[in-house]
Amino acid sequence: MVEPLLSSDHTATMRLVLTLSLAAAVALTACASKTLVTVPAPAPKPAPVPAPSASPEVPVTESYFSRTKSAVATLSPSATSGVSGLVVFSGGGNSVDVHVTASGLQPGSIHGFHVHETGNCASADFMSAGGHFNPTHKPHGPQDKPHHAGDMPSLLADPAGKIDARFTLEGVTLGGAEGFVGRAVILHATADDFDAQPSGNSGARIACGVIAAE
Ligand SMILES: [Cu+2]
Ligand SMILES: [Zn+2]
Repeated sequence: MVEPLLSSDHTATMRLVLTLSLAAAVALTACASKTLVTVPAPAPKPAPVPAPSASPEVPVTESYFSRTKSAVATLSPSATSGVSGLVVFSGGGNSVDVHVTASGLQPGSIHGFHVHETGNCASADFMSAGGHFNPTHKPHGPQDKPHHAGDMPSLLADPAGKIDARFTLEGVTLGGAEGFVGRAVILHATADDFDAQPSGNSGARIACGVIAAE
């Protein structure tokens, strides 16, 4: 509507300017009231959320657990075995060194020894520890053939009925979802034949311990 501005009629021009000014004022008022009606007041800022309580230097992640370098399990006897001991695990990579000491065994006896999948020694027969730890779904076997991650060498008691044995397990780890920590070690009444499935036919569970990171 610029046409009237070209008119030489001063009055008409002034009327137009006035009209436009009024229109602008009305528009501004409408806009202002619309703003007041529809835009809510800004919400108060929420209080800052406190940081998680875990220390920031120790993130609780898979990679943190997989760096676990040592762990221990105290072997407690079943109701009738009288066998007790200690298992110390060490190794932060893809192998684990194991040191087993135990006492209360028959002199010269041989005993199957495994990591079982569930860290629970609560039941009297230690069946609460479940089967052999086997995250890679292998058959039961000796170290030089396909075997459960939880399969370990059988242990020989000395003439005093004690065990003091050290060995290294390859391809296993202490931490992480496929690690030993949080599982159980079981000492059995008889030797492991490293053949019978699924557990080597090594008899009753005579001592049990839950593996805990140190
Ligand atoms: Cu076992
Ligand atoms: Zn096994």
